[in-house]
Amino acid sequence: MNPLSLEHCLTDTEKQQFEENGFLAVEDAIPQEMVERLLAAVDRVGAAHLGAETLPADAHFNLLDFVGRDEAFIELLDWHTTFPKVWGILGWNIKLYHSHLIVLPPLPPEERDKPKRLGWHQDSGRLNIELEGNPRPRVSLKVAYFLTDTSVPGRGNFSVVPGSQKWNSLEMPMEKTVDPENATAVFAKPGTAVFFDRRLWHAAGRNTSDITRKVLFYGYSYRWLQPRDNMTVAHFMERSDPVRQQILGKSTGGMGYTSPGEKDVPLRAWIQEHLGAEAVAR
Ligand SMILES: O=C(O)CCC(=O)C(=O)O
Repeated sequence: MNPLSLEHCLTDTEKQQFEENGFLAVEDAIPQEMVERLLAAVDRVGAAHLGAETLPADAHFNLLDFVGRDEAFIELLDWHTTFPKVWGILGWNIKLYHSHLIVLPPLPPEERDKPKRLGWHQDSGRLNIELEGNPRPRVSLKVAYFLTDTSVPGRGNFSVVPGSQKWNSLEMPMEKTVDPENATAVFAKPGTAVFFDRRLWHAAGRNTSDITRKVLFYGYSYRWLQPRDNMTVAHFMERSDPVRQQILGKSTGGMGYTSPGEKDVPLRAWIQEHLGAEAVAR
C-alpha cells in the first residue's frame, strides 16, 4: 500500500464531521489527470454495457460491480487520500463489498420544471429491516468519486439529510413532491470524494443542467457482510498486494471473516507497523 496514505489518515475534525453529519467531502482527492482517465474508462465501460460503440449522449444507467471491468478503477480501491479515512472510520476488518457507477444525463427540457420528490433511501435493503437497534449499526459506507462538476445546483447533486444516519425512518412532508426538511445538496467538483454512512438518508438530485453527471461509488463494509453485487474481481487477485487482496475479498475460509487471523487481514499488520499497536487495538 502507498506509504503516502499515512499523510491522509482521518483527522479528529473529519471524524467528528462524519459522526455528526453522516458524510464527509474531501476535495481534490484525485488529481485531474486521473479524473480524465476515469472518465474515459466510464465511457468505455458504459458503451460496452449498452452494447454501443461509444457512450450515447442520453445514456442513463446505474452499473453495479463495475470495478473489475477496467484497469483504471482498481487503484481507487486503496487510494492514498481516501482509503485511510475508510479504515479510520470502520477499522481494519474491511473489504469492498459493492461498487456501482452512475451516469445521469440531463433531464429532457419538458421534465425540468416539474416538481418531484427525490428518491430518498438508506443503503443496504434488508439490513434496514432485519437489524435491530435505534439507530441500527453502520456496517458499511461508500466513497463517491465525482468525475463531473456538481459544484453548483441542478447538476444531479448528491443530496442528503445531514445527521439522518441516526434515524431509522425519515419523515416526509404531506405534499408528495416536497423533499424532507433540511435536505441539502452536496456540492462537489471533479476529483472530490464524498464519504457517506450507509444509514444516511440520501438521494440523487435532478439534473436540470446540460452536463451528464458521472460518479463512481465504492462500498466498503466489514468482511463478514455478504457482497451486494457479484464482485467480479478474481482476475485482479494474483497481481494485487496482500492489502488489496483483502479489499478484494480474500479470506482463509469461513472462520476468517468473523475471527480473522493474520493472513486474513494484512491491513491490520500494515497499520500496526506504521502507526503502532494502539491504532489496531480494537
Ligand atoms: O446518485 C446519487 O447521487 C445517489 C447514489 C445513491 O443513492 C446510492 O449510492 O445509494
